[in-house]
Amino acid sequence: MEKTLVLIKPDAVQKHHIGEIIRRYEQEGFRIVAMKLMQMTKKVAARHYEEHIGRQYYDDLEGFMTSAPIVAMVLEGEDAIARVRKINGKTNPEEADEGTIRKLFAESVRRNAVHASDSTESAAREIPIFFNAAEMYD
Ligand code: FUP
Repeated sequence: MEKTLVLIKPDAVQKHHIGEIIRRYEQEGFRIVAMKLMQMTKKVAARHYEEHIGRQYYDDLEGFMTSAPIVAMVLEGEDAIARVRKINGKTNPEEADEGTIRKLFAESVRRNAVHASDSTESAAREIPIFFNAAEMYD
């Protein structure tokens, strides 16, 4: 069993897609083991997107991610990291496969509806940014 961090980003929260997105993950067989509605601070955004600091798009990314509430959750399941990335689709919605969450709901590379950890190392680094042990359920 693997755990992965998923964020429903401000664009999807503001367009009332939380329910549809969570339903998709549950239908695909994942278990929600942690979840909260929260607004990212610049500090949390910098920790979460530390490898993007200094890129030309970072300020816009930070501004967007801190602009309104997000839903943070930890999903658990077999091969969860790769499978959730597949369900989410490519970063750029124009390149995302039909039926993926980003194809359905993303507006652009920045306003792209969801985040999911891209490796076991990323998941291990990202999950504690959002949840402590007492907030995770088995
Ligand atoms: P992903 O792993 O699919 O979330 O994508 P990346 O790690 O490549 O990028 C993380 C986030 O940076 C994207 F979700 C949106 C933002 N980004 C931009 O805003 N512009 C870019 O050119 C690339 C990424």
